Amino acid sequence: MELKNDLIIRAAKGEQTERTPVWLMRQAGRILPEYRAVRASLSGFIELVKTPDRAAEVTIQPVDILGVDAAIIFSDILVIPEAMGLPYEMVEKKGPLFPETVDSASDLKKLKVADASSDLGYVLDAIKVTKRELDGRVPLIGFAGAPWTIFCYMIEGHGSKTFSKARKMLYNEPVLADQLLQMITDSTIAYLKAQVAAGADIIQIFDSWAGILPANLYERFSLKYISQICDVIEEVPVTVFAKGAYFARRAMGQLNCQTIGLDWNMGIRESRGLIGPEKVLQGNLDPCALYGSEREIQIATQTMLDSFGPYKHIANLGHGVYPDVDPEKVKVFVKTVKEYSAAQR
Ligand code: 1CP
Repeated sequence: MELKNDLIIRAAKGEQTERTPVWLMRQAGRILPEYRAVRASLSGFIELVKTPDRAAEVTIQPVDILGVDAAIIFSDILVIPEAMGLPYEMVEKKGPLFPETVDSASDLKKLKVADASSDLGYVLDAIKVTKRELDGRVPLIGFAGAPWTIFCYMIEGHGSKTFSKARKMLYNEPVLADQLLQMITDSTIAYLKAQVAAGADIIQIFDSWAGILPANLYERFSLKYISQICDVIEEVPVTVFAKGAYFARRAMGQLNCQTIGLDWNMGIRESRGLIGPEKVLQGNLDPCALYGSEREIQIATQTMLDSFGPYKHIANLGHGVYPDVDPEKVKVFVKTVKEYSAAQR
């Protein structure tokens, strides 16, 4: 189907666009009362993710309400461990919990490489419904967690500030770690290819826990696997967002992907210098800037746009939007990107 607004796709391909495209990480859910209403009508997050019609509905809400230039499929990065045989629960107000974790080679034997159509068909169905209902208004972003970030949850079993159990395995059992990371990578490749076949127009890989590794281990246990994924997703543009991986920016410039996401700590001009002129950059307003006044948000957004320059930029925050941000403030951010960037051309 012909896209009516394909700005983000053209920008990701490095083309000069009439204005800068904009979307927000974690734009679906969280901040919208309309999302909470849908969520309240179901038993919980996992039921929502597994009900394609409702997942499609909350995927499209931010397009209608916030005016963003892309939708991102409503799901979670943790569907991959579940598809490999390690189910998760979503504990209200606390986050994900894996009743079982991977500790040993015998735990690993119980897992398999996920089969996208039989184990993750509900996400693929949600993508198909979303594409039909979007009717070409904006592109749809598919996504997955980076193997390292998924590994963190499978070893640790829940969120953590340090993921020290997961990091410990890299030192104590590197062979086991590589085996699990390769299984996650193979599952993720099959899953992302199936997302593209179902209709995803662009793919983002979230390495949310990149920043807890030292640079040498990051190259060895994370970038290596991200790079395998980038090498085989050839059909659509790929974005790699590695939060906190300031030490790996030069290496990320070498990945076989189109766009690199920057977090809000990464200097924009410095990042461009390290990553090189070819890649498109995405980001990177501090999510907390959206707690400011309307005028403050406009100024911060304009300053950010000036630093990135008019082309090879997709505007976003430097991480997901925080749950208690006023949607009206998000609209100010989106509107400012649209109007200011158009005026700079
Ligand atoms: O009940 C609820 O509403 C649960 C809250 C929630 C939601 C709405 C979770 C739990 N996940 C999601 C959806 C989600 N997760 C999306 C789609 C919606 C959107 O983009 O708006 C996406 C892209 C994710 C990705 C995700 N999940 C990441 C990577 C991005 C990031 O923020 O760094 C991570 C790390 C997760 C794990 C996860 N899922 C949910 C929580 C609370 C967490 C973080 C757990 C932790 O603290 O470690």
